[in-house]
Amino acid sequence: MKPRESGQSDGRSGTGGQGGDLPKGSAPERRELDRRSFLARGVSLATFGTTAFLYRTAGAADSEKTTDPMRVPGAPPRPYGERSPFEKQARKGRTEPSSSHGKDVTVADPFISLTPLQDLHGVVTPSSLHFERHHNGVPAIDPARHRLVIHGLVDRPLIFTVEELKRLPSVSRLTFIECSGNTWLGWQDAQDLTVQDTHGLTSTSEWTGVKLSTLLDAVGARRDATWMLAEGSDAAGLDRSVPLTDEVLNEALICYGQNGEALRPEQGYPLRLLVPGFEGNINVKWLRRLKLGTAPFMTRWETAKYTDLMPDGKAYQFSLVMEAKSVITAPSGRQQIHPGFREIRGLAWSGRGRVTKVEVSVDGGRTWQEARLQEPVLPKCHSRFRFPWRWQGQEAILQSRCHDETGYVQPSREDLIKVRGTHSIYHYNAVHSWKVERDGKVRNVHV
Ligand SMILES: Nc1nc2c(c(=O)[nH]1)N[C@H]1C(S)=C(S)[C@@H](COP(=O)(O)O)O[C@H]1N2
Ligand SMILES: [Mo]
Repeated sequence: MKPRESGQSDGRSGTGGQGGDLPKGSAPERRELDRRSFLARGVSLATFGTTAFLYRTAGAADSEKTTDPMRVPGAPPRPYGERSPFEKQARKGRTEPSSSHGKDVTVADPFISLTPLQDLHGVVTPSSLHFERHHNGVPAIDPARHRLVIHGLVDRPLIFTVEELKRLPSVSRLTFIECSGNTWLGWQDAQDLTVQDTHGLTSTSEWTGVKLSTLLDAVGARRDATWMLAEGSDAAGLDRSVPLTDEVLNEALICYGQNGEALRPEQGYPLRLLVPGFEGNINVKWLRRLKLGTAPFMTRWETAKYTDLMPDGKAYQFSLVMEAKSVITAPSGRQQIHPGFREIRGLAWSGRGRVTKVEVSVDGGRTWQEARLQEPVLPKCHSRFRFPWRWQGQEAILQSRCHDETGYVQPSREDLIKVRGTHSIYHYNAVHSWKVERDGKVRNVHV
């Protein structure tokens, strides 16, 4: 048998870091250096906190390791996971493209962040990428001091701690939350934007909590209680009236869980109201109070805001359900594609129930073909659709059209505007169009 070359045997000796044949500045040595310089910098970095510290070292070690991950031991386990440092998808604020000099401006809006729909797989939105909409920032709430009060038309007004709510029978369900302002730019002329900019105010989580009806039984809700005020304990003091229909009583939750762990602060920690299928604004975060009554409470959030101005100058109020909608997420705005096979992918959803069919057009709506729906296809939840496509360098206009179980079909932009005019901000759900240019650039257009 031929003796093994010394380099090979030493290099794989497995003790990590001491291999004499490793070139100077190799991964283990550099890691050791990093660690030492890091300890030295530790004091001045202290203000950045422990998480930043862990993340930086882990990131540096991981990227070195991948130069040959088989030659050095991998990183040890971490108490709370982080994604690979190579993954950069992120939420972002609003973008206003400046057509004149081609430069984008990300608007300094501290109250909004958009989900990168173009980067996601399946139907669940990672909690870290769930869109955010808050009207006066994210409050810092100590769950041990937080209370939920239920009063009004009830036999026994009660105050619950978060721990008390967690002891009650729990329910989990996957459902989307969509801000009714999502795709507000659809009412205006088309701008050169990504799907994150146009549709990023919708996300899906698995939500866990106690059924609203369980709590209403506990307080002895009166028969004539037909509306409920829900109030948040943030600096906006957002409050909304919720009709106590059978559907709401069957489905609404007081949530404390999101994707298997506690709600994120941005999503309402420690408690939020969830009314599946209803506009985002109804899903009151940082929930502190429910009051039962016989009529809507007419808060500023449902009078001055969250109403839909019609062409005749009158406004719809309490247009609470999010109608069926869909969008192609790949290929989508500002992406660059190349000739050959690629799967068209997207998301479809309806606040009225299950998505039953999604059609795709590659010719601006002249012809439609049925897309494949990918399991799970759940009511009031994002559903993923897929459609095989071969691009051969021709101009194309890609569209998707959602059907839901009530028989409703997502309208064309023209049909939506015929009824609604263009004075609205909220509840735009028309078929969306992406134009593929001959050079493979994808642009947001109206057809
Ligand atoms: N207390 C409180 N609840 C709130 C809001 C708020 O500003 N304060 N924003 C609402 C709006 S407009 C939307 S669209 C959703 C957004 O939920 P998310 O930030 O978890 O995505 O929360 C709703 N609940
Ligand atoms: Mo919203």
